[in-house]
Amino acid sequence: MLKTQIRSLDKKLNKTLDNPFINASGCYCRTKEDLDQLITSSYCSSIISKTCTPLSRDGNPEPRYHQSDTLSINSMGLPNLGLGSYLEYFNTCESTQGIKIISLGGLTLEDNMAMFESIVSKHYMNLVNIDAVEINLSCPNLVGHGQLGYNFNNMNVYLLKILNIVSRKEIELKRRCGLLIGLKLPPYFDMNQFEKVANIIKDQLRYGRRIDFLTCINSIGNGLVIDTDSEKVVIKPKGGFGGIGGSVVKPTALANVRKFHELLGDKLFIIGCGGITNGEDAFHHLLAGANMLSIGTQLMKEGPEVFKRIGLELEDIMKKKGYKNVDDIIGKLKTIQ
Ligand code: RRO
Repeated sequence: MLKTQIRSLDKKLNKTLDNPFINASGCYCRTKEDLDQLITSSYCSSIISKTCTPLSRDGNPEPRYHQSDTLSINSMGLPNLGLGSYLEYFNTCESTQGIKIISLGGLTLEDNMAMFESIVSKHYMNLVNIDAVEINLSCPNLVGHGQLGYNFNNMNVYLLKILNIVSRKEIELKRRCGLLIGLKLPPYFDMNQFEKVANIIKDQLRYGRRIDFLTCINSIGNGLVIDTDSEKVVIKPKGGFGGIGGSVVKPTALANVRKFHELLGDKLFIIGCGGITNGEDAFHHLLAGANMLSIGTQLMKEGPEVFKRIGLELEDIMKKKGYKNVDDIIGKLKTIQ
């Protein structure tokens, strides 16, 4: 009942997933033990790594993550094992279900180009066992590095340089690259921003560059959570400022999924991320236009069993409403005439 079909525009990938669920990058996916848990004990069809840099990083000082009933705040600062470790991990991973994604977030364009080039070359030599690369344009926690997803001029140039790596390889080797390419976007709040970003993406597609999916949204950057008793912030880095996730971000996430589904839904698929805590939230994301459902804060709270619970709750809603397939729900949100 939860099976869903994921397609790339060029039909290079046309895969039936057992269910639409995936972990949010950053949650349960930094260490090999985290990833093992996701692979062996969960009901998510697909898996994404922690956003990675060329070499491993410790990230920001602790405490750097805090959660309450309705939200999470983090300033992890990109702690990760380094690209090589995640590629190696996926190479030893036998699961063929779903899609395996590496999330890339180098601190410079050069780092990202080098990582991307290395993945694409290895992919052509059958040396990697991943289906997709997600380029993270929206980490809110790196001091001195603004989010590229908010810098529309630089985003254009950045995408051109990265995506050209694939285009050039395809021409050189006269073979399409089977890797899916996705962008993790920050939350946008203004209609004008949605249009601008959609136009940047359409421009890339018009020139034959590949973008197969968007992940909407990353955490809402630079929120502040205060503890009443201690009169203190709850995380150490950046004076307590951090990315906000959890239930409170759901309306923003739904709006971003909806708008990008309207503007680009015929060209790429969307991973909805933000505030999915139960079957109803999952149902709402699907209605808004999400093809896959990414769970972060709630995964941190419950562990990998969360996917089974939310999956069963979603199935219940579908039965009550007479939906036989997830794909029948996607994008079917009605407006008031
Ligand atoms: O590691 C982080 O601080 C982090 C990243 Br890369 C991201 O994309 N989103 C987020 O909330 N935290």
